[in-house]
Amino acid sequence: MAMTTFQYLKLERDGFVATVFLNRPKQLNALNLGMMNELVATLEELDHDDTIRAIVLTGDARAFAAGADIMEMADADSTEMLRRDQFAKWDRIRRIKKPLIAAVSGFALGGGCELMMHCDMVIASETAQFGQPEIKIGVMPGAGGTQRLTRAIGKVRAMEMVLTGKFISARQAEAWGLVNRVVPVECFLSEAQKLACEISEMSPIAVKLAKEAVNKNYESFLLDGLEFERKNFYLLFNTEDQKEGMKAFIEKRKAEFRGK
Ligand code: CO8
Repeated sequence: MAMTTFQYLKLERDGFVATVFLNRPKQLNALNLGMMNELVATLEELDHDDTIRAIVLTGDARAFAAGADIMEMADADSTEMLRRDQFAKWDRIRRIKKPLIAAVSGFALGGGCELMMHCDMVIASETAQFGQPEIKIGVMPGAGGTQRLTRAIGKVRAMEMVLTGKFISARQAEAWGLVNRVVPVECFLSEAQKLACEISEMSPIAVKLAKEAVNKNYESFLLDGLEFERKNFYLLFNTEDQKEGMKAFIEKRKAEFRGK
């Protein structure tokens, strides 16, 4: 087993399986620009590495990831968000050809829940909580939340989650088909690694083409929706409500929205 440490990630290699750990524990693994750059580069490198056949993506027991980094976005306007277009690179995760398994414990919120939904399978701990709480900070999901969540759990459930920002439990997520299964917190990672190991014993060529074929079904009509969602997300950065919502989060108080 070999471990490599980056600024915001750790990477473990064990046989054919690589495990990538999101590693900003004090910020509940909030996805800042630096972490996303490292993540995309690492996943692409593993995708091209013939010694690796399956990838597990995880955080720690307290959080998979509590969303995109709110501090980084709070002051940006729409033009700035469009100029940065930092979320476009999330598409490169969608294009990873090897199986990607999320091992989720604790918070998987906002961009964290969206990152999880970029993965092909999800093993959750009993303590996992899922949500798209962007509405509470005056914005909306921007990296597939409105699209992938709707496909996974259906319109009325996705609508309630996206419009209220309420979290759902691991058991609820399992019942609604958002995760493959729920296991005790002590074994969420080992269970995901076991699944990765099982898949890595299959023909890697067959696995790659089978994943591609499932995604052909899953992704039909998805891409237009993703683009539409991202534009609406950027648009909201010209509202006073976005400034108030994110400022309120930073100041640890309830936001007061005025529809401006
Ligand atoms: N960004 C930045 N910092 C964060 C984030 C975040 N998303 N989440 C938590 N933190 C920080 C907190 O500020 C806090 O820092 P400090 O200790 O310095 O005050 C630390 O992590 C611990 O958090 P809390 O003290 O709040 O811990 P609690 O246990 O009280 O609460 C919660 C945990 C409920 C998870 C709470 O932290 C929370 O509500 N976090 C924000 C969740 C959220 O709104 N996520 C959505 C963010 S927006 C987003 O993801 C948009 C995605 C767009 C994707 C791309 C579009 C194109």
